Amino acid sequence: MQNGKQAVVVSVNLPADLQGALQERFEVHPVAPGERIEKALAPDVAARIRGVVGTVRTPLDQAFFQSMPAVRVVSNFAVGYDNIDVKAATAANVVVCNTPGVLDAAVADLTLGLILCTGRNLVGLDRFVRDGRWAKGAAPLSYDLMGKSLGLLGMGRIGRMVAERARAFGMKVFYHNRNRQAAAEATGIGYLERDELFRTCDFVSVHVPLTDATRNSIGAREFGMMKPSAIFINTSRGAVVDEPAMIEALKNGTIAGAGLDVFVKEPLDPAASALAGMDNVTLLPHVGSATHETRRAMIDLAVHNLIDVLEGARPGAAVNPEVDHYGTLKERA
Ligand code: 8YV
Repeated sequence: MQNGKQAVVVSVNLPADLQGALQERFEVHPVAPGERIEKALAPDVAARIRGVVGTVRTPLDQAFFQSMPAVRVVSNFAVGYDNIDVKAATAANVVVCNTPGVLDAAVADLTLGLILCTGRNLVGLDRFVRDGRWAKGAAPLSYDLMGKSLGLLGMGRIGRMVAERARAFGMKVFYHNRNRQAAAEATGIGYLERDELFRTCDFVSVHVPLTDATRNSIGAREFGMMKPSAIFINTSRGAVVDEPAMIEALKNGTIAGAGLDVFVKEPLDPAASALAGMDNVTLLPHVGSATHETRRAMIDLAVHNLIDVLEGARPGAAVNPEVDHYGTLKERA
C-alpha cells in the first residue's frame, strides 16, 4: 500500500466517472488492453498489485498468478473468462469476477439478428441493390423462419433468451445441454441428443462457454451431420469450432450458410480468411454485447466487482465463490 491506497491495474478503457471512482480509492496503474500485465509493470509495482480489471484479451494464466503474489481479485469486463486460468487463480486465493446477466439480452438480440440476416440473405440483398443489379432482374428468394427448427447448443441464460425471441418468429426451438432444463421443456422447448440436434435442425446456434471440453468440439463430424440447407450460428467463442472444418463445409455445400460474430483469431483478417470471400456467410466483429447500454452495465459491474472484493464485500458476480476473500483479506489487510 502506498499512501494507504491499494494498487490496482486497469487494462480496459473506462468511462471518466468509473476511472474517478477507482482513483479515489486506489493507486491506479493503466496497462494497454491485451498486454501481459506482469511484463508491463515495474517489478516493485507488480509486487504490490491487489486487483485487476481486464478484458477477454487480458492473459491471466498460471504465469501471471505466480508472478503477482499480492493479487486478490481479477475482474473480467466480460461474461466469458476463457482468458483466465481459474484453477490457478483459486489456488492463489484470487477471486475471479465476470459480468453475467447484464449482456444476455444484447447477445440474444444479435443472435436473432444473425439468424434473420443469414436466413433472409440481408447482406447479400443489400449488396444486390447497391450493385445496381435490381434493375436487371428480380431479387433472389430466401427462406421463411416461420416453422423452421432452431437447435440451441447450450441452454444457459443467453440460450433461453434466444429461445424466447425465436419462438416469437414462429420457429420450433430445441436444445441440447449437459443438464436438462425442465422449466424450458415445460414451455414446449424440445430436448434433443447432441447428434440429433445437428442432424435435424434448420439452424444450429452455439451458446456454450469456451472450456477444455468445448474447445474444437464442433468439427467435420458435426457439420457432416447437418442438413445441406442448414445454417450455423456462433455468438459464443470461435475456438469452440474447428474453423477450417467449418470453412470446408461452407465451401463444399455440406451446410448452406453461417452467421458468425466470433472467430478463432480476432480481429479476423479478411485477407487471410476464406470466410471473407463467402456470400453465404454473415461476418460480425464480436459485437454481441456491443451496445451503449450493455457495455455500460458490464463495465459498472466489472469495476464494482473489483471495489467490492478489495473493500471486503461480496462481489456482484464471482466465478470461484469458494475463494473466501472475506477471511483472507481480513487476515492479510
Ligand atoms: C466481450 C464477450 O466482453 O462478455 C463476453 O464474454 O465476449 C464480450 O462481451 C466484449 O467483446 C468486450 O471485450
